[in-house]
This record gives sequence, C-alpha cells and structure tokens, in this order.
Amino acid sequence: MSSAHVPATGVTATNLPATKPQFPVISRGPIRKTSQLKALLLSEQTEFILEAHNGLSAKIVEEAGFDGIWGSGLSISAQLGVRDNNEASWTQVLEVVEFMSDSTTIPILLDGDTGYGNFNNMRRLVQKLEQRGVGGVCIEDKLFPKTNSFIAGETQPLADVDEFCGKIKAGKDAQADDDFCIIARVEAFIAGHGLAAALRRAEAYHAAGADAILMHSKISRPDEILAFCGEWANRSPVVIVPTKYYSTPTDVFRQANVSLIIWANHVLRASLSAMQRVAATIKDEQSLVNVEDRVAPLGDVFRLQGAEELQEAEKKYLTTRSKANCVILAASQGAALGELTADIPKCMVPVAGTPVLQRLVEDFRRAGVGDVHVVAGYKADQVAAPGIQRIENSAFAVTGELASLDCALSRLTGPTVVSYGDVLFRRYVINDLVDAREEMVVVVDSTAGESSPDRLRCSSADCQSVFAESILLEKFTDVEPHGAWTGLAKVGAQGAEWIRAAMERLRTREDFDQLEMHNLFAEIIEAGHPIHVLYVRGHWININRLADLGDATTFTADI
Ligand code: SPV
Ligand code: MG
Repeated sequence: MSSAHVPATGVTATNLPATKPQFPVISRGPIRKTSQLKALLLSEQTEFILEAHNGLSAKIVEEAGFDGIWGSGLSISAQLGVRDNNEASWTQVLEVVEFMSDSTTIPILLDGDTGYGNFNNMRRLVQKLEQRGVGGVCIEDKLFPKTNSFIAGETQPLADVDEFCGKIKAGKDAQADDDFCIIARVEAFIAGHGLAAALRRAEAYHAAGADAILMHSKISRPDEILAFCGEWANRSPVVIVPTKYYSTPTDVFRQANVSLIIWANHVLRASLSAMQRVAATIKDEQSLVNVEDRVAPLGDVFRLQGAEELQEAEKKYLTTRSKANCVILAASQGAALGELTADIPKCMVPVAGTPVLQRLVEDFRRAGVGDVHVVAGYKADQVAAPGIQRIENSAFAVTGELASLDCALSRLTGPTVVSYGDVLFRRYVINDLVDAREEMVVVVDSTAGESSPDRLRCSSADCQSVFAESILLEKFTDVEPHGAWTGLAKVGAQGAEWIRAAMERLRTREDFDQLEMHNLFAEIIEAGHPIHVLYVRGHWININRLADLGDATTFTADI
C-alpha cells in the first residue's frame, strides 16, 4: 500500500492503491448524457462537477468548462425559497431540472434526496428523469422527508439497509437506458455512525447495483472520507462532496482515487452574496449609477438565453404579413435638376449619398410595406432599389401622372400606398399613413405656402388635435386653401376599386394623357366617395430643384 503525505494540512492518505483502478472505459464525448455521466464516473482521472439550480446557472456551469452538473437539492430548494426538507414536491424539482437539462449539453447528476418515497416512487423518478435527458440520480439512505445533512445530521434517522437496497434495485430495473447512473449516498458518517457502518452500507448498495457510492461527511477534515476510500479499495467509483473539508488539497482526493468530486453549492452562494450586495446598494443610493458597471451586462443575459438564435430563426420562419404594398410614380426626368438628371432620373439623384428612391423604399419597408412597384419612364433602366419591381411607362415623355398610375393599376389589389418618387417624409408620417384604416387617405401639409402646387380645401382646417374628427378632402383649389397635397396617399381594397372606376371614366377624356393625380381625386370626390385627410405640419420634402437638394440633405440628417 502506498501512502501520500500532504504537509499543508497534515492529512495522510493511508491504505490507498497507487492509482485509480481501471473500470471499463467508455469513450468521452458520447451524445447521450447518461453515457457522458457514466464516462465521468469511470474515467481514469478524478473528475469534477459543479452545482447549478436553474437553467441559467446550469448554462454558466457548462460555459465555465465543466463536464457535468450537480442538480443540488439544497440549491434548487433554496432558489425556490423553500427549505431542503422536501418542501418542494418532486415534480417541482423535476420542472427545474428539465429547464437545466434543456439549456445544456453536459450531463446532470440530480440530487434525488431519498427518491421521494419508496421503491415505487423511485421507479417513476428514474423514468421521468430519463425522459428529461438527465444523466443520473443520487439517492441518500435517509427517510422521507429528509433534512439537509448539515442540519443536525446526528438526529436524522437512516433508512433500513434492505429497504434502501430494494429502492436501488427498483431504480436500476426501471431504467431504459443502460448508462443511466444511480449513485447511492451513504449518510452513516453524517448520522454519527462509524466507518464500519459506512462500509457495510456501501457494500450492500454496491451489491444492489449502485453505479457508484457517494460517501458524505460533515467534518472539516477529510479523515472519514480517506478512511473509507482506503478500506473500500475501489470496489466501485467513489463520489465525494467536500463542502465542509474544502481546505483539503484536491490532490489528496486524487491520491485517494476519488472518481468524482461535487462542488455542491457554490454557484448558489456566489449569486446570493452578489444579489445581497446589489440590492443593498440600490436601496441605499436610490440610483443605479454605482451598480451598472458591477453587474453582468444585459448582453450577457441575452447571450446565455440564446437570443441571437431566435433572431436568426425569426428571419427564417416568421414571414410577417406586410401591412400594405406600394406604388411609386417615378417616371419623370426632373429637368429642373439640370446636369444631375442627364443620365439618371430624378428619383435616383443621391441625397447624402443615397438615392431618393432607395431612402423612400427603406422608409416604406420600415413601416411594414411589402411589395414596392415603381413606375419608371425616363432612363428606366437606371431605376433601382433593393427588392423593387419596376414597371415601365414607355410613353413617359408625352404623358402625365395618371398614365403612369394606369400602368400600375393591376397592382392596386389590397391596401396600397401611392407616392411620388421625389419626396421624403419623417418616418412617423409614413407610419401613420400605413396604419390608417380609411379606404382613401391623402397626406396634406397644412403649413404649405403659396408656391406649393396641389393646394386644396378640406372639410375643416388643421386644428392640430390628435382627437380631431375625420376631415375630408373637398377640392383642389388655390382659393383659401387648407394646405397642399404632399404626393403621398393610401387606398384600401375598396379605394382601389374607386380608383379603377374613376380611371375608366377619365380614360375616355381626350386629355387623359395630360391628367395628374389631383384630377383623379376630383373624379373620386365627384363620384361621392370620401377622401380622408391626414394633416402634417411640414416634416417632408420634395426634390424638384437644385436648391432642394441641400434642404434634403439637412432633412435626412434629422430623420
Ligand atoms: C445538496 O447539494 O443538496 C446535497 C449536498 O445534498 S449537501 O448539501 O452537502 O448535503
Ligand atoms: Mg441534497
């Protein structure tokens, strides 16, 4: 027999074989968590698992690099705010463990207390744990309801050895997966019995089929554990919980050929002191200023929750229904912009480096617009923006706005925004219009001056109240106007029918090719249909002249 002397603590490991015995080797890294846990128990070296008590802490344990998790009864009950006396029912524990198992890929060894009843409860427990992907369970030879081993352990009655062996056998018979591990925990030392009792119990549990023996001790030195290991002589893997004899160098346990060391409650206790500190600071200071930099960033929370994966999945699976489609009339050259539109149409003129059309389309998309149809004319092949569908008005040079709209008439099916291609709006304007429920709505600027085209009168002036009654467009006129049309409108499915009918009538006019949008609105009003007004006060810009470009650059910086 070799002996290892450890001067630091004066601990002497006596009566121990020189190396950990060779149990049948199972390759590391198998997919099944049961097999992973079994591999830990049977590995040639001393292995370590750390306590966790919910899905988040389990993930933290895995991220720290541990190969397994101790599903501590003490910690799980504590995080539920109850005592470690089976106050939480076994199904409540199971629920917590399910979250832990779902959030991790490493095996969980559940602290199954006494198995929550007799052999029959144990059978059901094993089945349910297997269903939840738990690697194994540890049961202790005490009586239900148990008390934590560190609370008056000597007054706690131990289970009858034969009864406990029956429970182990029943558990082993119930498991469907051969690698599911049942670890028998011996509480003889905790209850104040000696080494002989501990050995007698361990031997009986081993014979009953336990995959390993957890020998527990509550004294501050490892003497009981080392004495047991020496006598046990590796008849089966040994598991220990050095909570009380924590100052023992880990090498002592290695030399004692301990298979698995459980760090049993330190994640819970670490979070406890952190929470107490932060709660006290916030209470005292009524401010977060001295707390923010000392707590985990929210990004860490999101990362541990896997938020990024969900965002990716949403892109893949969540096909959001668009609120409306859009038709943009962008056939004109914009000759007033001079050289700028020699090779590109007005809608492609860049504002702060980005074409007007692209800005407009991006803003529509942000507001929930789906299909975007752009009626192009002048330099039609230059008209481009991500995802648009181009329609060509080849007679653009000799026709007006209604002829362009006519080209896109078949695209007016459901709710559709109709817009000029040389305008930009604050986003709320587009959002409000897209969300409008009326069948036909025009956006009117009540601050438009005398130089504005498309001036009009409404059923009432802009009273600047969000609670205003619905206001209707009456007619396009320069006489005592209430504002000017901005070039932005929206129709519903029925409104689209009004447009189709009006266009049919207007098409019979000889001057149809010269007609503009205001002619269409007039025709619709004439037919008795209501056109609602959405008043804005500025917050949009029309790019017609060179001077507008500077304003547009300032405008986009403000959006
Ligand atoms: C637990 O972590 O719940 C245990 C270990 O059973 S101990 O608290 O040391 O009993
Ligand atoms: Mg426990």
